[in-house]
Parts: sequence; structure tokens; C-alpha cells
Amino acid sequence: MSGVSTPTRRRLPDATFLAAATGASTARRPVWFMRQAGRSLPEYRELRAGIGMLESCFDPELVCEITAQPVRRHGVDAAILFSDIVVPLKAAGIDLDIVPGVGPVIANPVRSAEDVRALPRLRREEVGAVTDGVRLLLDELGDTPLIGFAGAPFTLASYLVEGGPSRNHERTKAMMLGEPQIWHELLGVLTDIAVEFLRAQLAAGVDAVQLFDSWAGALSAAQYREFVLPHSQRVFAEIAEAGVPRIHFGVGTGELLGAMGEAGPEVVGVDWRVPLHEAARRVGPGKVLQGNLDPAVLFAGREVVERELRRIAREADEAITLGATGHIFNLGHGVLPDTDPEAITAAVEFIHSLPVPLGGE
Ligand code: 1CP
Repeated sequence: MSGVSTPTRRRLPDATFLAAATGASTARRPVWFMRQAGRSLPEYRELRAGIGMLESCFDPELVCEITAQPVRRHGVDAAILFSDIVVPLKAAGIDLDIVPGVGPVIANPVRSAEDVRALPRLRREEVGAVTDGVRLLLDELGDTPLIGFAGAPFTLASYLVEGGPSRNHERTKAMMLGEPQIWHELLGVLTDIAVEFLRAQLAAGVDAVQLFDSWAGALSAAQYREFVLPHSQRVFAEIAEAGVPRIHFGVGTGELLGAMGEAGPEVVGVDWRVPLHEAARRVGPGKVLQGNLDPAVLFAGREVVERELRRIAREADEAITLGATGHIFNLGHGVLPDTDPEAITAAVEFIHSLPVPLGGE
């Protein structure tokens, strides 16, 4: 079996994102934005014209260029790989597409024990185009760290069981609560796929990884602990030997922050509903926090954005006095498609101008 460590792993001693993610102090506050690649940028829309989303994700040159665009334009402290959480499912042979304006749509939703048993596993060579893109990026990005990612087992399961995006996740919860044995088998398969996708990216040289459990916030803490946590824990455990910072994030997960920290990441992402100092209490000491500007605030004008960023910096500093080991600026969820790119650049500049830590006012 091939491991995850790689002799080609880069050393980036001056990268503020990596320093902060490992709990070291930094000369300025690091920032990157979820969904910074492939959303609001005109140069992205131009490049993607006439090319399907999945087709782009399996084109190494496009992956490289789209990933690098927001780094060049905004001066963020990390790049996130342009891909999608369903890419490893597609690569493994599951019939699905990403429909513009909708999201992932699964041809044959997974509803029974037979469906689960028929699911393929991912072989590393099936994501060769993604790892080729990673290798191009290591040259292209210079000293800017590259974050790889995967969808967490629960969020992947929601797409597979529902057949597409879902507001209520009712079929997913029905399987989880009504047929727990089938559920755990399904999450076991998705854990294997997420681990293999992350290991492929790690072997190609990504500098950090984020596990997106975007829809875990639909669960109660008790449901999360029983039906999801053991699987997410296994994802983190199986990539631990790579020694890179591991980030865990979900939306609306205020009630789950402690449990998501227990899954094993170094960094816990926080959405905008819970202030960072409160998140520090819920997560407990010893974790770095990431977040948590409401993506809608970027529509409210410069003054409002700066006021909100100053507040978040203050709350981050308080979180650190409560035991958090660092803070990485980000949004509380992804960049919204209609966001003015200049508002993003201005936010990055403002964050970089903030003193570390912020003095009292
Ligand atoms: O962050 C980045 O800039 C890198 C690119 C990236 C990432 C990290 C994309 C490109 N997708 C993702 C992850 C992803 N995909 C998540 C987790 C992050 C999050 O919560 O936002 C999720 C839930 C998906 C699933 C997905 N793919 C959706 C959401 C649908 C829903 O359920 O509401 C959508 C719309 C997509 C398609 C997609 N992925 C990425 C892009 C640029 C697009 C739009 C492409 C298009 O329509 O042409």
C-alpha cells in the first residue's frame, strides 16, 4: 500500500497560513476564502465558457489556472484546489453530473443495501488529472500554500442518497435512523473514497487539507456523534501521517463544534452564526479556529466590511485568550457567486493591515 508521506513535500517557513494553522504566531493575519476559485471572477467565467464543470475538474491545466487566479488577484495567503467534492465519486465510476445552477445530480441514487454494495472504490490513478493539476500548481504558486480537500462522508452521502442538492436531507436521515447498518456501510465506503482522494492529493504535494462536511449542521449533536463522527474520525486518522494541517468545516454547525473538533483536525472552521470566542469555548483548548465573516457582508460596502472584520479580529484575539491556538480569517461559508471581486481584494488588504493582535479600542 502506498502511504501519504512524500519526499517532495515543500517546506514553506514563511507561509503565514501554515504557521497559523500549526499554532505559531505570525507577522500578519492570514486569510483565504472558501470557494475563492471558480465563483465570482470574470477571468474564471471566460476560461470556463463552453466547458462543463466536471470536464474542467479533470483538465490539469485548467485546474492549475483556475486555482491560481484568486491568489494572483486578491493576494490571499493560501490557494484552494479547484475541484469538487463529487469529483472522486465521478472518477470512481458513479454516474453523476454537475448541473449549472443546480449542483451535483446523481443518475441512480443510493437507497438500498444492494445499492451500497454496488458502489465502487476509488483507485488513485482515476484522479490522475487532479494530482497532475496539483503538481503544476506547486510550480505555479511559488511560496503560497495549496489546500487540498474532500467532502466528508455525511455530506457525500446526502448527495448520493437524495440524488442531488437537498434542503431537508429527508431520505438521508430516513436511511440513517431507519437502517443504521446500511448507513454505516455506506459511510464506510465514502470514508474509503475520501481518504484515497486526500491521500492522492497529499502524495502529489498539497500543503494542507480541508474536509468539508457542509451539511452536517442538519443533524443534532446526538445524531452526529452516533452516525457521522466515527467515520469523519477515521478520515482524519488515516491521513494523519502526512503531517500537514487538517481543517474541518461545516455550515450551521454551532451545536456540533466540540464534536467536529473531536474528529481530529488541527483547525476547526466556524460559520458566522457563532462568534469566535464562543466557538473557542465550544471547541475547547488546543485548536486553531478559521472563519467567520458572513459572505453576504461583502455586499454591504467597505465601511460595514471593515467594521465586521475588526469585530472578528477582536473576537479571535479573545478566542486565543480562551485557549484557541490561532486564527485564520475566512468566510463563514463560500464566496457567493455575485460578490464583487474588488470587495474581496479590499477585504484581504484590510485584514493584512490589522495589527496582531488587535489592541483594545
Ligand atoms: O473553494 C474553491 O474555490 C474550490 C472549488 C470548489 C470547492 C471547494 C468547488 C467548485 N466545489 C467545492 C466543494 C463543494 N462542492 C462543497 C463543499 C463546500 C461548500 O459547502 O460550499 C459542496 C457542498 C459542493 C457541492 C456543489 N458543487 C454545489 C452545491 C450544491 C448544493 O447542494 O447546494 C454546487 C453548486 C457545485 C458545483 C460547483 N463546484 C465548484 C463550482 C465552481 C461549482 C459551480 C460550477 C458550475 O455550475 O458551473
